[in-house]
Amino acid sequence: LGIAADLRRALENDQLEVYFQPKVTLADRHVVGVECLARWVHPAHGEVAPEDFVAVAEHTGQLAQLTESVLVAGLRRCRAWADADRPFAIAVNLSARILLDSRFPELVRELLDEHGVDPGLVTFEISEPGMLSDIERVLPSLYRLRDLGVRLSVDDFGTGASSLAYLRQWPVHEVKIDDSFVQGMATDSGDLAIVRAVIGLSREFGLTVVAEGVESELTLELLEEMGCELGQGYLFSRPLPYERLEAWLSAQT
Ligand code: G
Ligand code: G
Ligand code: MN
Ligand code: NA
Repeated sequence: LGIAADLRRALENDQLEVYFQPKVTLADRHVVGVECLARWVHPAHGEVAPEDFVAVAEHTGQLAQLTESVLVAGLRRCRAWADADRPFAIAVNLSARILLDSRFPELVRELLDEHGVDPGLVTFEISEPGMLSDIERVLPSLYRLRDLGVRLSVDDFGTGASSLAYLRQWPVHEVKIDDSFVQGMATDSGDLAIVRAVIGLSREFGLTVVAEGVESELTLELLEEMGCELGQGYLFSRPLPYERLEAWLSAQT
């Protein structure tokens, strides 16, 4: 329980950090946006994995506050880029549980207004296993978010054992192929087949496809040949604190 109190204090004192990882076009490595990733360095225990503090927040009623703090950090950057004529998009991860809170879509609408950000520049990533865990109760929030004009992405796709047919039913705009398949595809023909199938079907359904965890030039080439538009991964950049992201962006010309 100490950790819950520490997280509360960190949220109250704005001690959570947000790192940003570029999302790029595979064809010419053009930056289209950044994924916002929460980081917490605990004063005594050091860095805490996001999976762990998200789980703490879920169990202690702090999920809305955690999500809001990451979203606001992203919206501030997004607004500053738009003002500087660099309209990079932002992506924020959502725990499926926040979608069970019927007030969440309204909070998003208020924050978009307050920060003056075009909803089309904001994507919410929801991991496939989370979607599946309670899809009937998650869907109403997904529809309300979609109606605000934000984009929705199925994260970690392929890990949830959902039927590919769901891609046609869910109100989503984007699919992120889980990094385990992307990292395996250069050496494992099974992973390669899965990646090819997800890219093919996503394109048939008019969804944007993002490969996460792109670490090598060979993987990049294979993905491009298969028609994948966007990628994210250490080959391009690790998640970076804001100042280092800006330096990286400047170096891209
Ligand atoms: O950034 P990293 O690769 O360590 O993230 C590990 C996991 O934590 C990823 O699955 C990522 O989606 C998740 N994560 C990172 N930041 C957030 C956040 O702000 N909210 C939620 N729900 N998950 C996050
Ligand atoms: O599940 P989600 O896509 O939200 O996870 C994002 C996480 O993936 C981040 O924590 C980030 O640190 C990690 N990540 C991003 N790019 C790479 C990569 O190229 N290789 C590996 N192993 N992890 C990556
Ligand atoms: Mn993600
Ligand atoms: Na993933």
